[in-house]
Amino acid sequence: MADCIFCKIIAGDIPAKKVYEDDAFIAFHDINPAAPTHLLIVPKKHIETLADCTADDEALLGKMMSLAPKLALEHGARALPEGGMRVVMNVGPDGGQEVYHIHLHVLAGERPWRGFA
Ligand code: D5M
Repeated sequence: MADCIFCKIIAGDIPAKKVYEDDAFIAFHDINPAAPTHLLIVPKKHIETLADCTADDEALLGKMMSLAPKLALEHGARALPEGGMRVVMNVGPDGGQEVYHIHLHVLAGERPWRGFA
């Protein structure tokens, strides 16, 4: 999508602090971190919101979730039982979504941190 900032990051047209990439996903540090570790896991397929996903996207969504703890632990999250993480997807205006290309926020690190408004 020409106007999508995350599609531009996927294409390499704008820089990001990338931590992971495979055929279907890219993950990078959030530009405005709300926790000591704040990663975004982004499918390369342009889907505007979670509400636009279909049954065809179920495997993609499952993979996105399973990447979250793996990448969090590789990038600063403390292991359970002391540590853990928050995994969030904002959906639409009432969900506070700003970038209309689905992405999972992964927040971690020793508290206190501000998390999400
Ligand atoms: O969250 C969108 C998130 O995307 C927000 O936390 C900032 C982040 N963002 C926006 N542009 C960039 C770039 N260029 N690099 C890294 N992170 C970025 P939402 O769930 O849509 O509200």
